[in-house]
Amino acid sequence: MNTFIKNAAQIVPSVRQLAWQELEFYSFIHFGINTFTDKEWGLGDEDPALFNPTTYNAQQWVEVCKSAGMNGLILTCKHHDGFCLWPSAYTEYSVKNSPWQGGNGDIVKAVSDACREGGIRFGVYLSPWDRHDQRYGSSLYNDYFKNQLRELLTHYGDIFCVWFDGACGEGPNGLKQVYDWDGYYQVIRELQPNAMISVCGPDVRWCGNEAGHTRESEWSVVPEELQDCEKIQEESQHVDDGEFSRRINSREENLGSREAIRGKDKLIWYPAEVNTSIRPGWFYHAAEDDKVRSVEDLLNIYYKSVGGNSTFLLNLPPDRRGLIHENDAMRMAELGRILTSTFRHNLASGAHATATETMNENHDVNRIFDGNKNTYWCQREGMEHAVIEIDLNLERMFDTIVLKEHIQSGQRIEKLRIDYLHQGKWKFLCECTVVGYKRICQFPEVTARYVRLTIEESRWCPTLSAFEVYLSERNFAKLVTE
Ligand code: FUL
Repeated sequence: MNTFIKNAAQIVPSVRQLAWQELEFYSFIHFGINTFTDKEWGLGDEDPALFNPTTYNAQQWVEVCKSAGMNGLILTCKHHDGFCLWPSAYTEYSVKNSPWQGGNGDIVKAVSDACREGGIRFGVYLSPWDRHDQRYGSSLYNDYFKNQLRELLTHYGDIFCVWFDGACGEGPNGLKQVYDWDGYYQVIRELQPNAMISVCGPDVRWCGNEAGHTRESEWSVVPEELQDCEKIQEESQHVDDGEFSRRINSREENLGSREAIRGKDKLIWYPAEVNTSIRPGWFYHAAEDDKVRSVEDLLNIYYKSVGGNSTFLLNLPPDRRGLIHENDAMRMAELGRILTSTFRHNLASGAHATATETMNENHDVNRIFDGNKNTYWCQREGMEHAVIEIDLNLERMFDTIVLKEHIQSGQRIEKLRIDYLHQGKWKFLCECTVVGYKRICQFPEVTARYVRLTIEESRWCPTLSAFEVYLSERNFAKLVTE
């Protein structure tokens, strides 16, 4: 067998990457001076007096996130306009010079507190590009930026993620900044060692578009060169044309296949995040109140991102009141209701299975039903094919199967198919490529007791940690009428 494939199969996530992956679904909150000027990219010369939400309520944001089943929230503490949502000691351009709460307010504090109280994780977006600060374009700006990071990472409790985007334009003096990425990372590792550094950072890979487009085969093991911030910046938005967030660049569909990694010097664990907005823009615009994504659209992205070995970062822009608009809030509640009812009953808990091979008792194939992410089935090293037959104990109607690899051991499955027994014959049910952290397979509903999973291609030796079976909410009614 190829040694490079064996090596690729053994690249594993860090502890922080594992914890982050399990968050699955979390929100982006774009809120700031642009909310009050109806812009997407502020120029940096907007008057702080414009920032004045009337009925600001961070608890409402957190409730909306939770209603959809989200487990975290990332706030734009400073966007490209440079206006800070906390009273930074290093600039006058912040909430402290706005009329909101008489200049004594702190949005970052209110949101981080609300997240903690609501039991979801809190993360920060801090734009390196700054169109306001006069230091931008000199080394003084890097010091300023690090000081801002220090404030955000010491005063607001546990931070699960620091999100750096790739936008890098000119500052107020017409100069561009050479970012001290390594210096920024050092501050983060020192102050919040468990925080992920996302996009222009070493821990989370940007999926490459803002439209919600996902790859069929999303590998978490990819060549190291994808971490290069300059390349990430090249692919990012360069002009505020209102088009970028809907553009799909499909040039790089294949980042981790055998062909894509062959001959590469170094491979790394660099898992993908899918980020998109619930509306066309990232910031709130009243004109987009009727352009909120449909539940079908959101479900589709959810299934392909969370169910396609990525995480899903969905943007919800609060309005000028400081609230998430009713239309968006209703959509989120509806999404949450469907997801909760779909995944409420795992029809494979208590099922039994046999596998063509098993490494040893510790890796018995019935571990895939035990609901424990640390236990898993695997076979002898070097065996790339496998067949697992599952008895659900009863005839069941289902249309969704969830598979999980034991990614603590690496990502290995490349191709599999699932059949079900119908009148004594195996019939094709579905197939997929990679699995990784989680793969959600959907198909027209069937009624069956026996299911067969065939791993057709994998790297070195596949693992399986979970096999779950569900009937989605849209088909419940059929169950009752049959
Ligand atoms: C981009 C920015 O330019 C957009 O305004 C938005 O913040 C998006 C998430 O990242 O690079």
